[in-house]
Amino acid sequence: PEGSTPTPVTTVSQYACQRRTTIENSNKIFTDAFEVLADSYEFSEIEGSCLAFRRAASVLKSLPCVVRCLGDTEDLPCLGDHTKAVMEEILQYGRSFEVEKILSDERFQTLKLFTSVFGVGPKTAEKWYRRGLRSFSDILTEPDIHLNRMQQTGFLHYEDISRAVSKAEARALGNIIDEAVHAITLDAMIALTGGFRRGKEFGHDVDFIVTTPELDRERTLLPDIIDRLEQQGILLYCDYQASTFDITKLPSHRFEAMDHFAKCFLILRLEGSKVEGGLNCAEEDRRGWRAVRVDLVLPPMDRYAFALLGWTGSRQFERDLRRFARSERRMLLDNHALYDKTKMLAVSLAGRVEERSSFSLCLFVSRPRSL
Ligand code: DCP
Ligand code: MG
Repeated sequence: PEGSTPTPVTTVSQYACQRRTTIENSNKIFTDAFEVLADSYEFSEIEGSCLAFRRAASVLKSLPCVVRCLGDTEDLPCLGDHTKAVMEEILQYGRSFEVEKILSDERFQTLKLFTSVFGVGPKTAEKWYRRGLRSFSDILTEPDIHLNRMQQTGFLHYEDISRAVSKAEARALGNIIDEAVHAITLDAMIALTGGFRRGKEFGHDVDFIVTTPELDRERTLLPDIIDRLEQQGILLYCDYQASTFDITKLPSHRFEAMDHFAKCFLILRLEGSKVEGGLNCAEEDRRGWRAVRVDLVLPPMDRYAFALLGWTGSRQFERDLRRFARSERRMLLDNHALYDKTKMLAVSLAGRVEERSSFSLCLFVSRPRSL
């Protein structure tokens, strides 16, 4: 009718890479429940339902306000009958009985506990559970259990690496890596990536990308960095994976969980004196140091933009970015390259880094900060 202005329709995209998401989550009560359900389906290897709940959680995290009734979710994507039933329960009773049942389930509790150890995945956790093991002391006193070096270190530093890493600790580690790398080569570049690059206050580890303009040097630089950390006496654990990156094999048409760049998964000893405001916990402050998980990835310089984009996360953002490229742009994206299937061309993002990578990728996707 005359005089009335139409209400603007704001649609929420089904792709996380098209949703502007802040680090504040107004719908934690729902997303926490979804994450329990997703974990539970993951333990049962029901991938579809697991992904459905992770997607639903990601959608709710992008909303600026709390969902107050089921009607609020009418126009939202990725919410199926099961998700809505869980939300309805929470809206009505303040809790979900299905989620509570999972949380009190012995198998779920045990698998959650075992997979919280660095180096223990769902398969190993399940194997131990089936053998009747229920606690860490069950595992550590069972004579037939062989722990690999990663798991031994995981148990040894369990308390430290289970505790969240703060931004100040991430910054202190940045200085340590920066110093180590620049003692070896002056023209290397270091970027903080992962959750901290998205603006998170805490993380489970600290992720860095290191690259150098010197051709092929990124293939040999990492062992030198690791040696230096070792000499400094701060290397508690190192799993080094040499580069298997081969530019002639691009693009990869099948999904790969890991990229081919040289990388290492470390546990470092962080001295309290290096952290502004001290360590995160009183016990560590008394001891004077804590153990922290650190990942280093070394792409060649001309792959830097893709590596940075791929390691910034979140996992859901990365998943949807690749799906968006494939379904909406007929392009293939991974941590190595962007490939235009219609033109049979690799899209180049080589050269100047951050601004250029964000700029070029803005051509097909806006890059909001996302959790
Ligand atoms: N990543 C990936 N594939 C892997 C490992 C990581 O695509 N196999 C990407 C997505 C992650 C990012 O790298 O978001 C960093 O991995 P983390 O596991 O460190 O996750 P975050 O840094 O996002 O969170 P956290 O605070 O738990 O460290
Ligand atoms: Mg991380």
